[in-house]
Amino acid sequence: MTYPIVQVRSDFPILARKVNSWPLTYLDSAASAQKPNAVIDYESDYYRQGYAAVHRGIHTLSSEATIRMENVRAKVARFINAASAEEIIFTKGTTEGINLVANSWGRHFLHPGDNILITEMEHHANIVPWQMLAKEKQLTLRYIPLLPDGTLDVSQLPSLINEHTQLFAVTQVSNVLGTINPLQTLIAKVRAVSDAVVLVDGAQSVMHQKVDVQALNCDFYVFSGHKIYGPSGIGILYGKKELLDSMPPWEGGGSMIRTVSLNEGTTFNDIPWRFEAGSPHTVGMMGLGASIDYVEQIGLDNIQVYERELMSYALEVLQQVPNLELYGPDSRIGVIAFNLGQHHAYDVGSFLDQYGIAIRTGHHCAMPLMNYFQVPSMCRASLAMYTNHDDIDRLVTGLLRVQRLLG
Ligand code: 7TS
Repeated sequence: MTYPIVQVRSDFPILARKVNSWPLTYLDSAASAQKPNAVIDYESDYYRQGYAAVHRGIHTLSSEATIRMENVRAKVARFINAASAEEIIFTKGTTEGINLVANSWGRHFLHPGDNILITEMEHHANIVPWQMLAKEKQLTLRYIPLLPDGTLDVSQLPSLINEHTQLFAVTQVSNVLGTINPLQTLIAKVRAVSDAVVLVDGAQSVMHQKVDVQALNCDFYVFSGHKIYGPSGIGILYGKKELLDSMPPWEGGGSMIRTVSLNEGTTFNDIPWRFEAGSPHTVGMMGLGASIDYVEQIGLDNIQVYERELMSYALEVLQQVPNLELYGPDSRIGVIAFNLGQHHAYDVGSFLDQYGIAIRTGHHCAMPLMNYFQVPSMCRASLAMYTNHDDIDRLVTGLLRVQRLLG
């Protein structure tokens, strides 16, 4: 099948915009992706025709909205091949999902002397919650180091894992380098030595390739709606049922209780609602459901093949730019991080913006990775299902212009 790039681009209205008098070249989808009409219209339709508080009323609108919310949960379960919808918890995003695990599972089950294994390429969202927990519970944090090609040094694993390793938290795809971590191998090696619980950060993965949490054999999987063409402020925590069942609530409030008594305390709701205190972001859930439908209608396998070809095209034509330092392995997904000679990433990004080209600059919430490569910042161009060859060509032309301007 020929990938319907023209149709896909026309489904994203913002791509028709001009920025600084140039056609928008949006290469910052790894930070946050643009939204198709299917998502925008579905959310707006929900506000216009279906909006009500969920799980609270017996009136028609409320029960319809509740059914729609629970249908999205079931859709997400199917999307990542969870065993059941109870294993799907709505969160604000990847960050909140990881913090939920740290605060509920981590504070309850980890003890002084235990260790947590992460990697040197993690986003701060998969470092800082564990550092905070380690400090509070006297745990040690270990990490799998990077190699110069942007992959993990798996040979270090035997010295990092022992019977006190209680958690392995790892990203599926690096948000800076695009490295696709060999999760099945890593998880098997960790499980061979310890009973560690495995958390996979899927924030940079779910929009680029099919995910099967059962095949991965992970215990937790987290991702954000806004990176998979859905709304911001909504995300998913998948957890294996027996694990979620054993975990205490994290936030207290409405919806997560069964009974509340001033004298006898509170009994808590079943999973998944036990972890969803307060009025949820229902419009975000609707939008997330619509974004999954949209992506599935185009087909994740088709998206993956298309993006793979586009990535190799991009890596090839970027060779035309002198003094361009690329970071990361040849085999990668989604992102291309680089620096242009000695120029600061902010200068490069600001000049590109003058030509309507949006890239991300900075430390990408991965300061340990920046330290490893001994740079304060990088530029990052990211590819999405709507990126085309013209976008890549404009990036190359833009970089050549910036180079002439900056000298
Ligand atoms: N984990 C990874 C691998 C990420 O790329 C991000 C966001 C997060 C966690 C946090 O997700 P959030 O939705 O809760 O914020 N990454 C980026 C990025 O690369 N540029 O901006 C945000």
